[in-house]
Amino acid sequence: MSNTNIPAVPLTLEGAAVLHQLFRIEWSKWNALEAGKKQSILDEAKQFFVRLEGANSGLFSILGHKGDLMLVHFRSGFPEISEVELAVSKLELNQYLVQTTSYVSVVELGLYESTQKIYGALMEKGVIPNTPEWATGVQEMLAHQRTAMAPRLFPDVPARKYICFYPMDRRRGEQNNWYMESLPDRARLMHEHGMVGRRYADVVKQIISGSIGFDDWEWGVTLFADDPLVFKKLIYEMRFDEVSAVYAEFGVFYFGMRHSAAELEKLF
Ligand code: 76R
Repeated sequence: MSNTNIPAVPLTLEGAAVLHQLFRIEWSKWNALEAGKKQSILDEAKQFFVRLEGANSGLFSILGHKGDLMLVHFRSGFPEISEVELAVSKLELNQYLVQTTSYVSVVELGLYESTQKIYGALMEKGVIPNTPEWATGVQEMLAHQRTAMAPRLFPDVPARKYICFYPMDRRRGEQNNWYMESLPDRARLMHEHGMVGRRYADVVKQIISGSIGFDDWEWGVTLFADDPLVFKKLIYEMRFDEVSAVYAEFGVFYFGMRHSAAELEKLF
């Protein structure tokens, strides 16, 4: 069997279901409320956000006109995401918020290096791609990685002051089409990408979530750091890296700051 029959898609591990929600505060409505009413609405919201924090959601204020608040929820699955989405909708505070956008995705680890090793090992054993035997072999070889990677697959909202979130695609242009490149070429480019990223590993926590089939872009990139300049420097440096320079298309960027539920009043 020729190598061209090796599946082109890299193996991925999926973890937490993720929802990013962006809100604008309706200031004219909010400002028209009496102080006591504002307080009771905020008290209810604060209690609710404390529970959300315990369930692995983060509250952020957004800088600029794109939104005032962002909630980021990590949950074990989409039913849990749906529950929290509904609970947010039912909150009295929500009558004074407009959800301007949202993003649905699932934490994803792309296993470019392991993919080549696993596919190679199975080919050597004479297993034919895309047969049930192949699928079983892949799953067996992935099992221990899934366990080992559990903390990265189901991360806590990192306790860093700043957040940067944006969706992105890999380019599918006439000249440069990521999805037409060979797996070894993509693995090499992603390795180089990882090497750039690794130099920032101490100062930034990156969570890549896959959104093919769930939302309008292919990935969500959520970065957390205590120093906001790290976002600018990391993303700038990556633009010179081949995989970003040639194949990255970016959506809208959102930049904000973390707040504990106890600080909710400060935002109103
Ligand atoms: O997960 C890993 O650490 C393994 C290596 C790795 C993969 C597979 C990695 C490392 N990334 C991976 C996948 Mn990444 N990443 C981005 C962006 O702004 C840009 O130019 C791109 C936005 C940033 C800032 C970033 C940071 N990465 C991906 C994917 C999926 C693509 C696919 O599977 O084809 C995307 C879209 C993407 C984009 N990446 C790292 C970082 C950082 C900081 C690291 C190193 C993390 C560490 O070693 O701790």
